[in-house]
Amino acid sequence: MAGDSVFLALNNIDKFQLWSMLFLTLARIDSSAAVEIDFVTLANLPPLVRESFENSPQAKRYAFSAHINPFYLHGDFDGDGQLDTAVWITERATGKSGIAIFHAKANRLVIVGAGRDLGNAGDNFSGLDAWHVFRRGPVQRGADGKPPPKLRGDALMVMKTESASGLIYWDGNRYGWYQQGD
Ligand SMILES: [Ca+2]
Repeated sequence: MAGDSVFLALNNIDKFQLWSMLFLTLARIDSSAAVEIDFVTLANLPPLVRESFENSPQAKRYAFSAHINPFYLHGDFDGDGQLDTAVWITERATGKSGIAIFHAKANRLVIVGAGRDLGNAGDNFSGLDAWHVFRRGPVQRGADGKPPPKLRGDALMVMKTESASGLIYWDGNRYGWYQQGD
């Protein structure tokens, strides 16, 4: 019996090593793409949001990313009364970070960053390290003195902690950027 256990243990180690090798090989093959999300983390995303993204034409160009924890947030970003979802993504070709915002009622996906310019925020959000939902309401005048936007829905406050922050908000047609602090 003891012999069997030893054999079983060795057998398991072999399997483990085999899986490790396979995993490393796959990781190497995939290294041209940006760091993609692992499947356990991805299981946290509501299936409806995931399916909408994966069935969209944009899914070929972008991949979900766990760039920031939490990697997705809910809010009524377009202000139509129904909750929407914002998810971190990367553009596969360039590795640039950004956010996919899924408007639930319209079943529409809008990309900001990840290779698409968003005003002063640029087209790559990889330098940002925190975010939260900024509920619809008055916005404080930002560091650059421009008049603050009147929000139609919830906004996303994104930031590089201890450095800069800004609001990503829906203006009725597209997402805009409003610098907060720097
Ligand atoms: Ca909405």
